[in-house]
Amino acid sequence: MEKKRNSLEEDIKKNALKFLEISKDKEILIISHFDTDGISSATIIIKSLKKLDKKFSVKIIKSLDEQFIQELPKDKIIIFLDLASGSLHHIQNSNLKNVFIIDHHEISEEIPEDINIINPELNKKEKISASVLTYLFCKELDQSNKEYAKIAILGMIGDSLEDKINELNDKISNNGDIQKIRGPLIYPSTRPLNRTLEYSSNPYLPGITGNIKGVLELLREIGLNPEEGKYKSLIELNEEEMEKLIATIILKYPKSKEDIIGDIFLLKISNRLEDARELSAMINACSKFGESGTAIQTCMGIAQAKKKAEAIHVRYKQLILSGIKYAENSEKIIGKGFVIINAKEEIKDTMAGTITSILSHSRLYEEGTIITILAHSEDKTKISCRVVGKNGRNVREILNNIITVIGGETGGHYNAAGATISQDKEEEFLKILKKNLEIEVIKIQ
Ligand SMILES: [Mn+2]
Repeated sequence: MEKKRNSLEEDIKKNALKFLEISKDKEILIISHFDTDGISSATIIIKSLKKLDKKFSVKIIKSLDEQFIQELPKDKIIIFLDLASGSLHHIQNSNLKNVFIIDHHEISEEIPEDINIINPELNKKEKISASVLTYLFCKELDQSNKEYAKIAILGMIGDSLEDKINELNDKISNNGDIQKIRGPLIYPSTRPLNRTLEYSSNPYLPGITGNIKGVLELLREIGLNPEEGKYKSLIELNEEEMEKLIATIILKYPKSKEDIIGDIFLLKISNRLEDARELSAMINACSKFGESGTAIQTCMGIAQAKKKAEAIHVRYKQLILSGIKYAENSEKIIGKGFVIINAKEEIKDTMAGTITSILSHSRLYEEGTIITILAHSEDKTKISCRVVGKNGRNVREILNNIITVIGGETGGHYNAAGATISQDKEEEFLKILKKNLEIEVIKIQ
C-alpha cells in the first residue's frame, strides 16, 4: 500500500538533518553519474563537505550495476547522486547501512525502509535536476552553500531542463553569477558565430551544421560581416542583429522555433561569464573520454583543467559530426514510427546516446518516432532509445520489457532511455524490439 509522502522540501530537510547526525563519526563515499548533472551534483557536495571539514572520497561512474553495489564499503556513508533510483533492490540486498540517494530518475519499486532518498518522483514529480536537489540538500547543511546555485543551474542545462529554471526562482538564489539573454540556442555564444554555427550539433541545423557554405550564406543574409577577419559572437550582437538572426533562423526552421530560440544562460564558474551550454558540453565530453577528474575540476572552476577540457571537447565534436554522418547514411531498420540503427563498432558506445538525442532533435523524423541506436562496447551492446518530440511512447518501459526477458541493465526516462545487453543477445533484442514497436503502434491507433 502507498504510504503518505512528505513534500519534497520536507524530504530534503529530514535527510539533511539525518546526514548531519550520522556523518559526525563516519567517512563518506560520494558516487555520482558521469554526465553534467552528475558532475555538477558531485561538485556542489564536494565543496559543501569541504566546508564542513568532512572526510570523503568521490567515484564518478557511467552506470550502476549489482556487482559494483555489492563491493561498496559497508562502514562508510554512501551518497548516490543522479543515479540509484533504479537499483533499490540491489542496494537493499547489499547490507549497506547508511545510504543516501539524491536522484530524479524514475522509481519502479517500493522504497526500502532504511534507504534515505530525495527524489521528486516521490512527491509531485517536479522536473528538477539532481544538481538542484543536491544544492537544496547542501543549503540545508549550511545556508552559505547557496553560493553554488550557478552549479545547480549548470546541471539543469546539462539535463535539458532549462525551461523549468524559471519555476525554481524561489529556490535558487542569484548573486549575479547567473545571467540570461534571449537568442538562438546555439553555443558557445561567446565564440565567433561562423564557428559556432558550423559546429552546432545540438540543435542540429540541416544545411548549416558542418556546412561552411550554408553558414556564410546565413551570415550574409543577416548582414553580418567579419571585422578584422573575425565574426562577432552571439552575445556581442546588438539588439537589431540579434532580432535579425532570430527571424532568419525561425524562417529557415519554422517547426523548430521552440527548440532553437530560448534563454541563453551565462554562468560565472571561473573568473568570467561563460555559456552554460558550452560548459555543459565540455564537461560531458570529458566524462565520455574517461576524464571525469578533469570534468569535476572544470566544474570547480580550475583554469588548468578547463584548458584540457576545451581540447577534449574539440576532439569530441569531431567524433559527433562523423557519428551523425554515419547515422544519416547507414543502413537502417525503418518501420512505422520507428528507426533502428545497428552501428556495431561504427559509433563509439559512449557517443551513442548523444547521437541518438541529436537525431531526435534534428527534425529528420516525425514527432513520436522512436529512434534506437545499438553500439558495441567490448563484449556488450549499448542501446540508446529516444522519442522525437514531446508526445510519444514510454521508451524506458519498452526497453525494460525486453531486458526482463533477455537480461541486462536499463535506465533513463520515459522519453530517453538506455540499456546494456550481452552482445550475443543482439539479434534476439532486435527481433523482440521490432515486434514490440510494431505492436505498440497498432495499440495506439
Ligand atoms: Mn540527471
